[in-house]
Amino acid sequence: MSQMPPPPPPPPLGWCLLAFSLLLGSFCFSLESAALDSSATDSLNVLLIIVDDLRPSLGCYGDNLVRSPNIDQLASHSVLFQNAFAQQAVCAPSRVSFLTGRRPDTTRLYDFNSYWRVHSGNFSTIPQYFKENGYVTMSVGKVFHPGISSNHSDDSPYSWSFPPYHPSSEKYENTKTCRGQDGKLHANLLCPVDVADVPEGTLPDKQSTEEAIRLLEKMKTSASPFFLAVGYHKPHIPFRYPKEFQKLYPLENITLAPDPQVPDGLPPVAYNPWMDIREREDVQALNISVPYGPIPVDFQRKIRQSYFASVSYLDTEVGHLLSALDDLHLTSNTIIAFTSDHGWALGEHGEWAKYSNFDVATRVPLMFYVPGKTAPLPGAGEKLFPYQDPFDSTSELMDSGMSWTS
Ligand SMILES: [Ca+2]
Repeated sequence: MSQMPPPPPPPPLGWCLLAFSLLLGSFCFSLESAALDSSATDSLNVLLIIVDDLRPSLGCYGDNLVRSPNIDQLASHSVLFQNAFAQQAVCAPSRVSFLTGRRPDTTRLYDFNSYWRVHSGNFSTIPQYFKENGYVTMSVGKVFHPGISSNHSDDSPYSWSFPPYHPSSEKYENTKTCRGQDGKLHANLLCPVDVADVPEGTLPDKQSTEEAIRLLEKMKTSASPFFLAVGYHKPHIPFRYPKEFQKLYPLENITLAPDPQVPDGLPPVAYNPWMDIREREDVQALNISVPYGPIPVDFQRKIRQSYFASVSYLDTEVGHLLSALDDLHLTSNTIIAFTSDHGWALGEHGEWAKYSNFDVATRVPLMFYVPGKTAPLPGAGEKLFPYQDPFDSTSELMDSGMSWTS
């Protein structure tokens, strides 16, 4: 008697961000079907928030140190994925992958140097699909990776109804705007700033929030539903953030990575020597050996402090954006998707970078809020996303919402 074959293995964990595309696609399909039954104005809007280099160092993922009350609040009203992984821990291949719903071995983009429509296939993107189905599609900040990987146009005009917005202060990110201990300005990795003191008196993510809110106000009275993608830059290096956020993380509270050693027998191909942080003036001054380092312990604490402070700064920008969505009474008819393009190693395995295949570099936060599905519709005058102040130590921890571990 022949035996039944064993059941197929579960899908690999890296499958999850492709599921992201499929989920948004299925929402879109449902919306399209709904639109056939009623007027287009009944279709749900979509707000897609993409963060740059954010690993799940967030309260809603069980991190007890990081203060992220606004993202936690979103998670409490969302389906929260516990095992979501980027297809590749590099910006452009990851973004092109989940925005087209195709793996890098299909888009044939593993770096930054080609445009999929001419290099591999004329694949549609998620925003393009919404645009072709009656949505006004808008891009703010870093959604596609800039450069040839999105044809120097963020894939316009295919993906967007009008030209994407980029914050004007982005051009200062890698310039000498960080006040060093010598009182002079440097291009540092660690860059807490007095916002009033930097060029233009603002930071890119602040400008992106302002532009996104301006677009939401404009779309509130639009006859068409909208798809708004907002791409935040922090906590991508350099850690250039308002200096007050450093106070949330006293150095004496900062622990080191639990496994800070380069693993014995690690093949060199599995390791990245974090050259992009070595280029910064404050890291150069440490004269760290290539390729393995290590970084002095006190500087390791400072890197972790600045990463977490950047996450809390990002969290306040997300808070202002979602609070505005509430104020405009758009919470009851807008799906919110939140994710990151990949993670970042904070000293684990001796790494201070993305690029590797360790889970700290590939795992990402992923959550979906769907009005009336993942949380009850807000009542009259009720706000689902009131702004949460991370400096208010009395603010209660949010419950973490529904979790999916698949
Ligand atoms: Ca990135």
